[in-house]
Amino acid sequence: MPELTSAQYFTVYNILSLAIASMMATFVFFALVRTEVSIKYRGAVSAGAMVVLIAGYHYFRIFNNWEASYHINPSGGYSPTGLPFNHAYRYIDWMLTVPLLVIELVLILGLSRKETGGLISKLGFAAFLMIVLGYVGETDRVSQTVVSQRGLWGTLSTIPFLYILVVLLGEIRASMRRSSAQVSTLLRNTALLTLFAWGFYPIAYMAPFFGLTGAGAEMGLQVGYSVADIIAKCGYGLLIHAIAVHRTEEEAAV
Ligand SMILES: *C/C=C(C)/C=C/C=C(C)/C=C/C1=C(C)CCCC1(C)C
Repeated sequence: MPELTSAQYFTVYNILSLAIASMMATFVFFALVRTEVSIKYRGAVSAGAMVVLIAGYHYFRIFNNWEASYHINPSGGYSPTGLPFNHAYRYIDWMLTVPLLVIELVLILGLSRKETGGLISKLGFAAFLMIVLGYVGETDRVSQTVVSQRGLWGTLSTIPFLYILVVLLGEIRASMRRSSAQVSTLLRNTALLTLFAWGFYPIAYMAPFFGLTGAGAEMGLQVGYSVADIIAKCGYGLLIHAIAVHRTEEEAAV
């Protein structure tokens, strides 16, 4: 772990703390409103609640790990204590939460049972590949160029990533055509938010390729992944919940 200035140490400290608060608050919200949606969409809201619960737990662990990995340096700034910072927490978290996020979305698309199952298996497998391949690359924390272990595995991970995006965006588009104007707008916003938030992860991953080293690269990764997680888990969940509420109301009205 690199030496950090106080500002760098606390930027990461505060963003991790914000992530814990966001995940917990979103969990409470989902637990309270779950029964506002019909049985048909309750699975989506439950999956959303599980995502933020799992992520909230991991952020607690990451936060404690961050605190334990550094101590204040009498001559200024923060120095590593020698206790390693566990980079696997995030990947284990994604391994569980990304398939759940996919399920969350697929369940509000209004597909048949068979289509839903097929789509979840395909995309769940692709998500697994994306994260495992990305993790192998993430263990390379020294390379500064794309021609490296980090670059190679990151590129391989991008293949299932693009596949997931193309399939998901295609399904959202098709679902928009079958939906009311209001739901269609919410679906479009979900597509935009997914593109924006999910696109953030590979960019943060590339921080070392943009010339960031040591403390700068560490901060780029921690802040980038945390901001993306808050948007991709809390923001996305709230949009999906809104779609579930609208669909419930529309289906009750006919
Ligand atoms: C809640 C967590 C989410 C939505 C995590 C999503 C993670 C990704 C989309 C990660 C993608 C990556 C690549 C496309 C290439 C480099 C390695 C990764 C794993 C950072």
